[in-house]
Amino acid sequence: MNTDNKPQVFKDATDFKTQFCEECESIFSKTYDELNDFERYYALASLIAGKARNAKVDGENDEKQVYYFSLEFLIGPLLDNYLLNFGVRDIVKAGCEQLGTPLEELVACEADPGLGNGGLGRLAACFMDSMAALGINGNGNGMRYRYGLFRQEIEGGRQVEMVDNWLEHGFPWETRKNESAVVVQFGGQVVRHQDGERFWFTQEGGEKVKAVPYDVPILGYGAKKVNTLRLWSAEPATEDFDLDAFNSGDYAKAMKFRSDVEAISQILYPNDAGEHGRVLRLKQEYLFVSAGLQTILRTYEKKFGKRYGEKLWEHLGDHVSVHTNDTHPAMCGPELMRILVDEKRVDFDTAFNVARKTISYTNHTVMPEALEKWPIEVFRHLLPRLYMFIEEIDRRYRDTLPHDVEGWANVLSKTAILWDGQVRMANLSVIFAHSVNGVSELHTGILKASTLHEFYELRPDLFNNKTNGISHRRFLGNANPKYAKLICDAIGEGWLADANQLSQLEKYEDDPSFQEEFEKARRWSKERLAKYIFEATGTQLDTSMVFDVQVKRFHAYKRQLLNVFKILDLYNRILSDSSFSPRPTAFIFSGKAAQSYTFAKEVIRLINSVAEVVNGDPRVNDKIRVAFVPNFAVSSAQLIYPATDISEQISWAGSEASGTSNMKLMMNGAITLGTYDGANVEICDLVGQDNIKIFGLRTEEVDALRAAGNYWAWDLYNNDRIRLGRIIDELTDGTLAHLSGNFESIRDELSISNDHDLVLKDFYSYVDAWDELAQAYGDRRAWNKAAIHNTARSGYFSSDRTIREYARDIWHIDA
Ligand code: 26Q
Repeated sequence: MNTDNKPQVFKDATDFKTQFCEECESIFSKTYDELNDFERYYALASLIAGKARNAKVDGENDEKQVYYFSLEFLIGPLLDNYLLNFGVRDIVKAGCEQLGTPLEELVACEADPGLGNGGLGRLAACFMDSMAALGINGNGNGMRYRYGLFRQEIEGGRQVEMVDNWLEHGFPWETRKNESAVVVQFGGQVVRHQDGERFWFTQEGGEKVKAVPYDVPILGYGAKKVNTLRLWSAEPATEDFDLDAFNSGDYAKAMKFRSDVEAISQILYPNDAGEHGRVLRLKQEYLFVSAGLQTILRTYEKKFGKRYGEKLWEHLGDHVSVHTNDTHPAMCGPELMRILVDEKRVDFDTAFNVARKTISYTNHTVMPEALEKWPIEVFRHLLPRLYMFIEEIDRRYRDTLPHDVEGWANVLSKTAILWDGQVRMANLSVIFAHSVNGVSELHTGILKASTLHEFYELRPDLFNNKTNGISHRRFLGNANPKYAKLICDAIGEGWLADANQLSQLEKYEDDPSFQEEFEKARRWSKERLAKYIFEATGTQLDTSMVFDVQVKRFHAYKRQLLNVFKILDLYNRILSDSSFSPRPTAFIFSGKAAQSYTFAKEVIRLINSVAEVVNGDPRVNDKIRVAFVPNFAVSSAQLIYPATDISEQISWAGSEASGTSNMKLMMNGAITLGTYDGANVEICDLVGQDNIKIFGLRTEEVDALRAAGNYWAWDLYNNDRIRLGRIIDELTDGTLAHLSGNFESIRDELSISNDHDLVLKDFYSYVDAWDELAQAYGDRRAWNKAAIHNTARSGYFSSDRTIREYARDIWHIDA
């Protein structure tokens, strides 16, 4: 199917085998037969990476460049995705088969770079995929962490964090670009210079860090476009030693300087709700912002210097968009101004207007405690010149805030950048952006109505919604090969380029033979997952059971605890009522908790304790099973989504900005059991009430309950000692203590802390909803119809749609 100007990568399986074997020999100086599986994988990845690097088919073009600034890019394994994008998966599969190692085994050798925490980092990776697929000049700008998010192991039911040495065996996709290194400066003093009328500032002394980029080619579907993900690594300038120490023979001290610099790109901060006050984090943020912007301006100047002459910088926003993923790159605004004013001699007002025209901002959280803030003292000390710009922008902002605005003092207290001795990064981001967007309809509504309400009143035109999306090629095409093949056989391959074509599946929802094939594909995926879980944990799952799945970061607001309460309720009901026979179900959890997040880690321990009790009890274990899959990552997620019947999306309404696993799961034909939160609302609109199960308080009800201040969680305990009360008692009465003790702190959360996350409040509505949904599974035909319907309606959630909207409304480019 090499129709248009696509490069022909392999003519056929024979051609592929020849090239593959040559690559083996050129890399390892051994023949294919002499290599182990990992080496074979490495050679194959190198071959494909080389082709991706060389496939700059349409070369330079004059269209706008988008720079997506994100501290996280959770790219996942690339090989299988690139084979799909090159359109050579079948040829390579056949070739590998003939050579004797199945492609799946090679693909399984690939490291899974954990360069992100969760949703936000994966979103950035999906956006890279979609920008390349749509032919947009999309450049990723991020950090090359030496160690990714920790690897999770479970010991005695507890999460144990291990170092993720993802680069240990090399990363064949990246190229180090020495010649593109730039210097980033920290600390020191600001010095004022004057020459007649003109004065300017420089930052003297402090530490100079070398930022070295590593480029990863991002291959678009159909291989018509190759973009670049540029990840920065911090290094000491080659000859940079603490010279005094070096000369006096204190080599340890001399070297310490070097390792302090390297520390900047050593680790990813593992807290997905913020880890405030760590200077190293601030250094990471500034490093990739400054290095990225320096590079952008250099490239831009080279390309447009002649064309625009004097007016060069005023046109920046016509040719460049800088998009900031949350507040982590919030320094883009002031840093762009600093470079323009200090180095390019642009005047202050022009520089500010250029910055604002160029920069846009996506918010990903409404929880006030997760909004990023830095103490002014820390900030000014690390970035003295940058701080001057922030102070001046804040001063001008205060000056220009109309004094007749209603509640002026309140508006200022909410919107100023500097407040209470802190730099408020969300406000900095808004003030420097020409566009502010939320990530689902509901979330954007909450930003307007509360989180950023005062800004919205002042500048309603800034705000817009961009409902998240996912790479349907990766999460359906790659992850679910049997279902993807079934879909291709039914409606052709067009959906890979255009996810809306999935709607053609509606014709087949009720078709018995399509349903039968759908069930077969699902069974295959469930067997594959069951095998993986058995090998990872020793837990045996019966694939005739319903697979009920909750996979995401552990967080109180996501309420994995509510899910556990439902399982304990089932357990108790089975034991106390011999006529009670729920639909046999395997409850599958996966996800990491931040090292320092004690409550979330206790919930993980609770799940493992419940698993131990339930799976080991022959009175119940043919009806319910529980599995905790360790080390949730893109690669294991791709095994889990296709095997899921019920998708648990149960955060309390108004807490989850969007969620994206909800989209990945519905696309794979899972039925959502969820609250009216984040993008669940939009899933519900798309599939209709009959094809989703919604329960629990709505956002307005949660708000009203909190405002009224009359929720007493413990009344629910006292009112129902038989069901709900019994579950709470079991947390501390030894029932679950065999693995490693009771769960007092979880009980305290519900009693002393009055159940902030409304687990008890939503309990009955949740359990009833689950019962009904699990019952519905019995009607296989109706269930399959609903499942296929979910896939058919999921095209909207392709990140291709999301990126088209960003391109049209925010970046102002055609795609
Ligand atoms: C901030 C400061 C210091 C250290 C760490 C951080 C930090 C790191 C990661 C703060 C937040 C994050 C990640 C947030 C995140 O993943 N949010 C999720 O974004 C998804 C994509 O929009 C949404 O679908 C989820 O609802 C949202 O929770």
